[in-house]
Amino acid sequence: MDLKGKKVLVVGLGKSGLAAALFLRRRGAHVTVSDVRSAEALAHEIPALIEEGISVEAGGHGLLTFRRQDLIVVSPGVPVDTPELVQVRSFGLPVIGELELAARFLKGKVMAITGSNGKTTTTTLAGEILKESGLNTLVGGNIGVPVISLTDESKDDTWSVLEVSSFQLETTREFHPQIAVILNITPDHLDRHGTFENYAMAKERIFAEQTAADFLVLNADNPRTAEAAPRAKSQAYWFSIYHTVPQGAWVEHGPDGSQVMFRGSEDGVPEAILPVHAIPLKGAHNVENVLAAVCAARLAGCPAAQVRAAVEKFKAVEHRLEFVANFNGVEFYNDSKATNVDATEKAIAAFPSGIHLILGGKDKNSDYSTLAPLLRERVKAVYTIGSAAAKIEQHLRGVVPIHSCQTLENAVKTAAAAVHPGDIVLLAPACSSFDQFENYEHRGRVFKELVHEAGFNICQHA
Ligand code: UMA
Repeated sequence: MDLKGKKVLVVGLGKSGLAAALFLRRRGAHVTVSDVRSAEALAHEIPALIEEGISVEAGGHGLLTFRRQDLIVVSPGVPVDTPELVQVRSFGLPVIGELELAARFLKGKVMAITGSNGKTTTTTLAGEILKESGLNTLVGGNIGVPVISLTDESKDDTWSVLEVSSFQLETTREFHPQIAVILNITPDHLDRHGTFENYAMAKERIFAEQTAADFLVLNADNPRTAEAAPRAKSQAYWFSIYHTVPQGAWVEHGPDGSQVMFRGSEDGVPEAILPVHAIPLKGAHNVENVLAAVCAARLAGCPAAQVRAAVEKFKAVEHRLEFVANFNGVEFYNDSKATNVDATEKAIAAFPSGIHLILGGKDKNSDYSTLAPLLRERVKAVYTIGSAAAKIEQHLRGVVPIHSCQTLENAVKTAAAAVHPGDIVLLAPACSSFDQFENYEHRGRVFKELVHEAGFNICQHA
């Protein structure tokens, strides 16, 4: 792709837009960046861009700016039905995402991991396994490192392990991972994609360009994921925590405990990779993530011994069911990344009982009533925060006691005043964070600070 002298517009000036704009400029393109945020809000970014010779349109998207381009590169958070994009697409102007731009320059092979939940843990773990096996490995994508920023580092023998979201996949064309993984597809981002099926079809784009030489790793236990197999041209591999699969990874339950197994082909010999109890992560959903990473890594050629070693020393990723503290027998967990109902269900399912659950934030058109059975079984009380609070309270009325707390600070204090030794305080909010925080990482960090303050009080009053 020759960018020299081309007029390129980058839409959105977050992490992806910034990295894409600088990349394009370095390759000789005439770059403009357009963002809905005001010039004041972008005061930190604008001077550096101007210095690089990049023009900036702040405070909104102008149709004229969009029309004057040869190529438009959109950030993942910019909806594809943004009116200016719809217009220029109708004139035949190419509109691609940052992932697609990066895919055209990335050297080596790609392992891409998508799913509604578990992406970051699986991507991080797969990256660790590949590194443990001595492979030249880069890790990036939705995990927080724009793929475009990996391109210069990538070499012909590099494996890029990429977390990819439905937002990024929606605008791909030639993106072609040699190994693609779909962990699960459950309702999320319905505010952006409109319907569950649109969302699922965006995820399926992960294998759209794969050929018979490539591998597709699918969750045999998740109906919408398994259903995708016949549409792929690549070789399907499976993972399951419940039953043996023809080829892929599964959990075998025997009299001596449960083992993670792998079989490389339908007539291959099953290999025992490691006992389930050696997985240092909480929750059945994390066993699924390990199975997916094991399968993908074995397909990338990682030896079983290195796979086992990397899994055994793996630590929970920050904000994913992350253990924060234990104060007088009360454990606090930060699962700020549980930004949809399914992720929250998985977090609750990781603890048998005694849970004080903090729910709320910005609603994504979700149905919270599906949480009711698990709440009855395991949750002592719910503490609501953020703009989704009223909807959550309405969906869960009468199920368990609900404390309307508005803020995270209030929720942690209220929960900390109600706990008994053996209880769990869990932030797994089932919502995005953007109503009260910069992002889920910010929410998680604030939670951890609040927990340490509350812990001081718990210890004093014990
Ligand atoms: N903007 C516009 N016009 C719009 C919408 C947004 O100009 O119509 C501007 C905003 O004002 C802002 C910029 O676009 O300045 C933000 O762009 P962005 O939302 O694409 O954010 P980035 O900082 O580039 O981060 C993106 C991903 N964000 C989203 O998909 C929303 C990050 O994933 C990712 O880590 C990063 O690229 C690097 O690849 C975050 C995320 O929440 C973690 N992802 C979703 C999820 O995991 O559920 C998909």
